[in-house]
Amino acid sequence: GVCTLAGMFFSQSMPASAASSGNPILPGNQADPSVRIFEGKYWIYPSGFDNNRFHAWSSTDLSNWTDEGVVLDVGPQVSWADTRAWAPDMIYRNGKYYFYFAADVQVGVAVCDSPKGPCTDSGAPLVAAGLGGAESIDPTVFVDDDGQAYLYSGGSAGGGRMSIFKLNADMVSVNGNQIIQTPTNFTEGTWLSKRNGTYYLSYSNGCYCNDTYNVQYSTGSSPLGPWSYQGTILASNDVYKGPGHHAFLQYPGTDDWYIVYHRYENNDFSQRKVAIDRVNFNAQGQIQPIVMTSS
Ligand code: FUB
Repeated sequence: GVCTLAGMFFSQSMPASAASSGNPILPGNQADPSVRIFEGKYWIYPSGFDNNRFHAWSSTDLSNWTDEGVVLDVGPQVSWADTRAWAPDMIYRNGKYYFYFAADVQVGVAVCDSPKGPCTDSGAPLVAAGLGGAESIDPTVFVDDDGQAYLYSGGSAGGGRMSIFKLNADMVSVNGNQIIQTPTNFTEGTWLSKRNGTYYLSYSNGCYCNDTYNVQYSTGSSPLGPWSYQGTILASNDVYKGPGHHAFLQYPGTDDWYIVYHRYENNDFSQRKVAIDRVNFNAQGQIQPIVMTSS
């Protein structure tokens, strides 16, 4: 329902190409974006580099983004963590919004009234320290066509494991044990997309701290894997370095795909920037190398 409405809403306001959107699309040092469509708008949720406060950003055209304020302030609002507010994702289900986030290397979930909050933390980590991977970080949730929701998490430079958890219908508890299905060359920053019945698992590889960072992907016939390695799709060039943590966006009702990701310039990885570019598939369904644009 949300996607159909969004498709109608956007049919007159979608830019012809994200290449015209003007990268970077968010101001300042921002990283680890997720992107979703809610209530007729696009929403980006980056890491909480504002003193561990997560912000929501909205747009009607993928070009102009508005800071919608604080979704969750980890310090006062999360009892089990204070810092390292990283890499969130937001999912709509049954009239509520569920905000998945990493804090102090554990994964939590908060329940929200709207895409910009207010949100209330569930009160305990959903993925405890050390359980979801080498580090319990970088959550993302995929809801399959049959309604089953899956939580993907885990990572860390130097040897991450990727874990998958089935979520219960309440979206704040897991059903059964973690399933470890680490794809080839996985470091962190998972995203799961589905296209023509194939599950595309994309992830960061390398260190976010230098120009080795890149995006690779694997495919599977199930959201639980196993994964078939496909290769690198986004890597540093002469100008833009360290593209890694990312999210895919499908324009509703079409086969137009975008990637929202962070990168840096001038050898300064402490100033990561969020950008958007096009994603193209070939006739065999393979993702083609992604071109990083400036405008
Ligand atoms: O920004 C903090 C961490 O660095 C994220 O959780 C990782 O994905 C990496 O980008």
